Amino acid sequence: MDWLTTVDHKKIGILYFAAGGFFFIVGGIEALLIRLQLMFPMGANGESWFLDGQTYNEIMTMHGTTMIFLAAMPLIFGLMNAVVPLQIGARDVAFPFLNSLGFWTFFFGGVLLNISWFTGTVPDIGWTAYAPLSGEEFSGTGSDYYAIGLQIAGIGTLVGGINFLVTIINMRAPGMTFMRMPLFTWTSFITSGIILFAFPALAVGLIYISFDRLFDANFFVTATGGNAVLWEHIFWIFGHPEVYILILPAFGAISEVLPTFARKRLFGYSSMVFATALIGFLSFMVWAHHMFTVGMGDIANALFGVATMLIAIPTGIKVFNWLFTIWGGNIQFTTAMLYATSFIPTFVMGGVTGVMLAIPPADFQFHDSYFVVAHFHYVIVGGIVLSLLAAVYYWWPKMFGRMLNETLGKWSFWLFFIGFHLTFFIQHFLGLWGMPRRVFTYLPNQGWDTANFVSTIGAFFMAAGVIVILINVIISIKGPKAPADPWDGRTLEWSIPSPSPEYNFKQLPLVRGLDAFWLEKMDGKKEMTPAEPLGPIHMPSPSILPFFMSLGLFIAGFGFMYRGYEFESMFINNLFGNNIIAISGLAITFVCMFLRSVYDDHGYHIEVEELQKEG
Ligand code: HEM
Ligand SMILES: [Cu+2]
Repeated sequence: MDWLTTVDHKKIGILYFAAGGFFFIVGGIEALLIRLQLMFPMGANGESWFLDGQTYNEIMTMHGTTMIFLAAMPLIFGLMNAVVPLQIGARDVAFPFLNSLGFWTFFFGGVLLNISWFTGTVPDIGWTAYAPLSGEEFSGTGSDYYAIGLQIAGIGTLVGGINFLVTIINMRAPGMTFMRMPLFTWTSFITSGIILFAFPALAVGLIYISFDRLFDANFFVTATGGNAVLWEHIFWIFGHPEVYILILPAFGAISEVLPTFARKRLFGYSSMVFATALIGFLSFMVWAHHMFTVGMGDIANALFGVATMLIAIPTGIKVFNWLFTIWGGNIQFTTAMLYATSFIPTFVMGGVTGVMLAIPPADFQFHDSYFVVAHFHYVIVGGIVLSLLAAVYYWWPKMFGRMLNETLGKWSFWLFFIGFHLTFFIQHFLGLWGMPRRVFTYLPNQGWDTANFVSTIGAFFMAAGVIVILINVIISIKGPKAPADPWDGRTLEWSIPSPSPEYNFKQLPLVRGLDAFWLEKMDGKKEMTPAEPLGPIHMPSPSILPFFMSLGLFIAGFGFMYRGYEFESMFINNLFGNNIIAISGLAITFVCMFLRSVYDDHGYHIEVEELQKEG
């Protein structure tokens, strides 16, 4: 019950981790099924050895959609929740209630999407849902699950982003100026800004798809005057910024782990900040590089190609700053540091193939081949997942108050890292040798058999790495208790106990510069200087309303999806056909909103005596 009603950012962070971790495993199992199917070519009798084409399309679609929206996004949000308020010396996020609402809408959206496995109507349109494939003519209820599931989950992301913008602007501790904020907070800030502008585009696009499908609108239906390419534009105006939404906090985490374990301050702090802002801005200027082959014409292709290559400049600045940070440092190769250092060359490889893809005439060759699959997994797995794992090993003690085992950590690292390159490096060549993306089988003896076999073996190495991580997590429950500052850290989160008390800081800290905690340690102090006398702390009350608001949307989602559906039972037909389900679902949400507005909830206080008792 506690978990359903919590508005504490640390607990919400753990909820995001649990749900995102669960979906990561679901998406990972889907990836293994994809790789198993592609391990062998088509048999002599023309039969696929494992999956049929339809099932393959469903698994591939759900793999991509799950990994992006239900695994990577929530894991990033989990990290932001766990770390940002502590790093800026705040007691919580600006809107704790909204924070909980964001989590539950994401969660119910994800559940809705995955219920499609049980109704047998799984989305089969790729994670990009291109029109007209996603329209009524060519796809079934699965596309409704896609559009409505992502719509609900997207609300969660949008409110979460707004919440973090306000938190970082308003809740910083005394002395924590913008240019003293740790890099992870900076990247979370800019990511939240990108969310603010990118997610509405997705929301609008999904509404168009839903209207086309459920209410016979004509946004993307060419026959009645719609425009199918319009969807591609809308999708990528959201979709390209989306990849930066994911990668920027990953950059931020790397920028915290490297200085800590190289025992040097981050090289080029201000250039890192400006490079992040520049990437955030440019991320909106390049969407059409996904559409070079659509027929936009040479001028548009050239402009979008050049704009894309520009992003390599701020990104290069970051890479060199990371290298100079560890240069000459006193490096400690903890598990977190292994992941962080291995991230640099891996991510650079993904960046280099990105610049190759940005050359329009070259992209005519690479497009829709395995070269693209290799490219984006180098960025997504080699970039985002490696740095998320670095971040998990780094901040785990702060989140859970227990240490992860370093030996198991190193095993998991090598299994995952070797497995990753084994899986995806060879896919560059598969692409150059002509293997198309999104095919469920291929003829033997085209020179692709061995490479596909190798790629699948690599995927199983990665799976083994993930299993070792899970074992590590399970045994850490009984593992050694974490000290407040296990890594001799530089930023504020390490100045308070692990796990931190519900109010985070008994007294708000006074920040005197960048790497605030490190500065105090250099002055021979063990704690931050407080910026306020000890006083009662105001806390928000827990609430079940966010859970029910999201549940209402979830029910309404089914109501809309099945309003035109023919059920066996007349009773159910009537419920859905007359919009009773849809209206009841929305009613639940609105009643909760009403309750929230009319009941004044002033929260409660933790009194000074209590704070003193806790020491
Ligand atoms: C961890 C091991 C992973 C393996 C072995 C793997 C494997 C694959 C394969 C083989 C495909 C191509 C399917 C096809 O084109 O027919 C694919 C597609 C895709 N993967 Fe992964 N993947 C992994 C992790 C991830 C992660 C972590 C993400 C994102 C966070 C991700 C995002 C995607 C996306 C967006 C697609 C495109 C789906 C589509 O074409 O609609 N993958 N994956
Ligand atoms: Cu892009």
